[in-house]
Amino acid sequence: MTRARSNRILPSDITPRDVFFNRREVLAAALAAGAIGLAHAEESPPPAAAKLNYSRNPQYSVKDPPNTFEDISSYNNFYEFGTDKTDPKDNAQHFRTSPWSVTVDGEAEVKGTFTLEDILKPHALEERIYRFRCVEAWSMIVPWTGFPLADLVKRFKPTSKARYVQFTTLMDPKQMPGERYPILHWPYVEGLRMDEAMNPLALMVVGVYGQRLPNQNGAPLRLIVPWKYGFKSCKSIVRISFVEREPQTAWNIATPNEYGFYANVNPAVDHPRWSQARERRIGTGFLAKRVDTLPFNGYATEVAGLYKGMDLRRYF
Ligand SMILES: Nc1nc2c(c(=O)[nH]1)N[C@H]1C(S)=C(S)[C@@H](COP(=O)(O)O)O[C@H]1N2
Ligand SMILES: [Mo]
Repeated sequence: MTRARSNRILPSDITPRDVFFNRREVLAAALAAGAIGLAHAEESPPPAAAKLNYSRNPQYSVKDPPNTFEDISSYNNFYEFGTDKTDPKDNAQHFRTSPWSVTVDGEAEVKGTFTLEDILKPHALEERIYRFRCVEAWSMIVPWTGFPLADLVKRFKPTSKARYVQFTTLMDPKQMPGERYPILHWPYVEGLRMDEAMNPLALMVVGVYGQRLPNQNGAPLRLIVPWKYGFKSCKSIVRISFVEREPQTAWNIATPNEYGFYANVNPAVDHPRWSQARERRIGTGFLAKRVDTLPFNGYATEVAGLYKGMDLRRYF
């Protein structure tokens, strides 16, 4: 994503990643995490991520060859950790994702604050290889590990007033240096209409390639909505709210003429700054041909019915 125009920022507002972190903080975090070798603390790779138990779900997987773990974990949008594609990987290594809790509130019978373990306990994990399309006109094929959002929603028994669900990312400027700058209105928020949230494709994700999510991909819990542009897929979620009215979303607050609430992948409706007709598959090389973008990112059979009768130019 490019910076929101309405919050135009001076180059001096985005501090180079070297000064994002107070060196002492980085060292303290590295030591706490048990990293050895002080001199290399900042460069040390993360410990091998915990393996997850999961089964493959071919029904909900595309046949395209997945991107490499390297592609998926080193070319990221996670503005809380900086605006360059490599910033999240560079700046999120010491992000603490345990303990983690998620608050559920609003129009639901079951509410409260739950540990991540309680949130995950009843759900069997599956791997689904999804197409992932960013509004910046690049795409990847990703083997996510997760469980249907619908199954999570059902546990909280939303009331008849719950027409939308909103997701909120952690607000912690100490750990998330981007939140110290007015890049977006923090914390990052996103939302879905209830019937979108209940669609079996909408996935709560805890891993990629069968390992716990790298921090830069939104650990420990994120959303993936494969028929929508990537920005709908809220990372590092700490709150799930059931609401009556269409909730605000981070990119819509920033630049409403560029980012709507729906954000369905639509090759027929261009973003003011990027054509959405084609996309560049990350990892296929600089000279690789662009491929045509598909309506609903290739998931039209499953989701087009959700938008019957809606003008998708108006509700972009
Ligand atoms: N909290 C939060 N969630 C976010 C973002 C962000 O900046 N902050 N970026 C979004 C955008 S624009 C994209 S394309 C995807 C990128 O996910 P990935 O890095 O796992 O590919 O995350 C989305 N979720
Ligand atoms: Mo994106």
